[in-house]
Amino acid sequence: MKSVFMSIITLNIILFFTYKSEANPKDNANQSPNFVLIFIDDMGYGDASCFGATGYTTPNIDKLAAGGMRFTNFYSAQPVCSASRAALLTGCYPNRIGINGALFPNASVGINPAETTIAEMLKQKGYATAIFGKWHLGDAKEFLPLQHGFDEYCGLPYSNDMWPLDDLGQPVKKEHRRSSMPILPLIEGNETKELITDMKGQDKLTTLYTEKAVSFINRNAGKPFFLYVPHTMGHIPLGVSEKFRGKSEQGMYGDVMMEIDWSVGEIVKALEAKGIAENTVIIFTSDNGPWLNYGKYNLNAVRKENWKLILPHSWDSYDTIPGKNGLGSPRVRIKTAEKTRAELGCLNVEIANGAGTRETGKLNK
Ligand SMILES: [Ca+2]
Repeated sequence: MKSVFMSIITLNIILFFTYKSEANPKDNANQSPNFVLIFIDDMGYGDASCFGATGYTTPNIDKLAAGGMRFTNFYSAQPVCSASRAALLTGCYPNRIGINGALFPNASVGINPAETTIAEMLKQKGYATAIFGKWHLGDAKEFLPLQHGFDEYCGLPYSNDMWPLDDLGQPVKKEHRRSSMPILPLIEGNETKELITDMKGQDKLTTLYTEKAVSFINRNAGKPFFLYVPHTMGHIPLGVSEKFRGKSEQGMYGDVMMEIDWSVGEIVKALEAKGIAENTVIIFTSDNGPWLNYGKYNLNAVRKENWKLILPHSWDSYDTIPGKNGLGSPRVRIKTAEKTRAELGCLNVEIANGAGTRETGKLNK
């Protein structure tokens, strides 16, 4: 039932935006374009003010929407964290590369090393690459971002509710399904930088990823780069810094959205300050849509009228295809995967023979 419920809320927001900077007209216009991909976790269609949110505003996201292109009929390749990220980064249906649903801590599988990610493709063209945020394509070292085309990584290897605490940060009972999960690791490079043991650790993540992103832009402004910022928020449990706590009229979720909007603004400001905004494509989107069953955390930020918009589109395109594991899996009509390939097509990068035909990568033990 859960998968069906999540499948009916797959409508995402996607905003393409190429920024025109007034400053430094002699910037890197002759250089290959930079790409900044901002990927929000479980954000709903109506959670930016330009798409109807109330009780808080998202001026920086709204500015992207006003100055760029809005794609309002876009569907995730599979409405769940790992699978949607597999499609986003490889341009393949997640089913074809064996990534279905969400991977859990200490997973024995992950993205197949023989598949090609966006980061690996762009490195062929001399791009610097980084990911600051949630990976979720396997937490064993061989599946982590540095082994899949990224020069730098800091973030969680999977979802922030995969810890032995509840959604408010309290220890769960022994019989709870999370009780055997490990403490959340915050990974830098290939190593655990620190353990996140409470909500204070989660509160700092949006600002931490933003600071890392700005630093990466400042250090790589002189060459083409691909910056991937898949925020941990607003996946449950919700964490927000003191800068935004209590600032919205929509509870924690509104506060979280305000901090994400601030993060977008900081990234744009860094690009402008370096005079490279004109040559940077910013893509802002969400992985699968909101968890409406978390009412007091999410529902108040999602306008009820959006249900009317979302339901017909998603049901209309809901069908199944046989996966490599022999099971049918939900798919939707407009695909994350095709978007990825279209974007990369203009760069004339090579896609390896047989891409998208492999099974899940297996852990070598
Ligand atoms: Ca998600």
